[in-house]
Amino acid sequence: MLNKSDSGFPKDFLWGGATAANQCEGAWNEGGKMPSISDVITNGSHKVRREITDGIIEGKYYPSHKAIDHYHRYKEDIALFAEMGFTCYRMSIAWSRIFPTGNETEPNEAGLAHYDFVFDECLKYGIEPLVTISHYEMPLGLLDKGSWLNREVVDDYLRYCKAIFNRYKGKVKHWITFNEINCISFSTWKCAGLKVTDEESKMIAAYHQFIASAQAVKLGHEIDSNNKIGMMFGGVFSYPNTCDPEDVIRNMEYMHNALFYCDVQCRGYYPAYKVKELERKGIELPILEGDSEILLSGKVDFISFSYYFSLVCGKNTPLEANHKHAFDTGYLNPYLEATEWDWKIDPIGLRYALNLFYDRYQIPVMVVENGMGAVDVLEEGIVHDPYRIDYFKSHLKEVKKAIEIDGIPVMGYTSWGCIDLVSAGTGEMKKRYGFIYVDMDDYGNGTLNRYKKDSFYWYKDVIKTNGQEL
Ligand code: BGP
Repeated sequence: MLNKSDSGFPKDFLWGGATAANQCEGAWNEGGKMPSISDVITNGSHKVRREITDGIIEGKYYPSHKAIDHYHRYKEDIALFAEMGFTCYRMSIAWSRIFPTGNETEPNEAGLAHYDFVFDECLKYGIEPLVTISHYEMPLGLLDKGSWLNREVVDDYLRYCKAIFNRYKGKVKHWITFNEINCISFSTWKCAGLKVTDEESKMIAAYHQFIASAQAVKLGHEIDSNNKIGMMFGGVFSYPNTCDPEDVIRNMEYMHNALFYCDVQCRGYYPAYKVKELERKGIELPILEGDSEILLSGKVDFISFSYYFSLVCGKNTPLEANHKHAFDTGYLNPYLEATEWDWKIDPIGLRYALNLFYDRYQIPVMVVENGMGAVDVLEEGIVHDPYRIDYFKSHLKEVKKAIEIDGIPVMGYTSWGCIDLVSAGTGEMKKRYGFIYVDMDDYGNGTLNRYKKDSFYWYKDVIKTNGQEL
């Protein structure tokens, strides 16, 4: 049962924010780190590999391999998180700091030590780290052997997991095996280091990630029975365009395409609809003896997800549509406003999503990314961002309803990009999510100084009152 407080949120609700190493750390070649796939991305989703240079990319993108220099400024950043009252900081470990090429047999001590400092800094303020083991990155060295198409990479990943589970035992309790695992269906390069985009390759890479994740869950529990290890879903939620049964059934099929990733990780086996689809497509998975037991024995402890918008699907939405294509199918939701990047703002959809997951899996749920990408203006050291406050307020009210009215065990809420960082989708600095402004533009101009936005003070109050004041 929930440990309820008067505010509607449980007393031990995890309040905080989220970042990813590849979008905030920079220092791509320090402390023994070698390049990861995200360091050589041209911008956002591009599949073309680029050279690492100091300059900006394609005339305007400030490079993520430099990012906001969180690697050196983590103390200042964590102090600001603490000032807001964070009880949780979702961050990721850069795999290539621990195993620089991915192939080493022993971990890199400098990399391990760096995260010891970061976790100690968090714990000093009572901030619990929630760690994404692989957030849109893997060592570039693993590409040469086929990345996730090669089963050997499962062992490389597990060697990495073993090193960090052992090293941070007692410091980190909450883990996520892969960021937005379902996004492999459209971001093959970022999610799986794949240069190809055919369906069979995606399914093979996903299969290996499922095996890796399940074994990581088991290993994590063996190393520390206090570990809670979860999966993460990239928030693709859609409504049928009309009550025409054909729209409704297409929407169901579309959602199956995404939810299958959760089904496997939460239930421990492939759902029948996916088995049938793979048969129809003639795709054979590289199943080894004992794999079904692995999947079954490595079910996750919780499900977490990102939530930014909702979509609309109908009978004309192609089945293979992913969320980026779904934007282009011509279906619009006339009831919703959109952000500057045309992401439809749908707070009620967040309550819907929380219910969907809990109904389906009956395990604790956590919102680990939510927020509004917007262009902010810094004037005399101040940023007024009422639009962001409105966005958060409306979404958190729905989280509260999911807890109070629907009885969902929501573990916590970490807003995305609690400090401005480089956008994963567009490669821009100007698409900002933070409570903290970072002085850097898309052209590489800026001091990297940090400034508190109005939303900083607002979120601080929310946390102080445990969500009473929304
Ligand atoms: C999620 C990713 C994050 C983050 C966020 C916002 O899909 O997990 O890494 O970047 O989306 O997206 P964007 O940066 O494209 O605005």
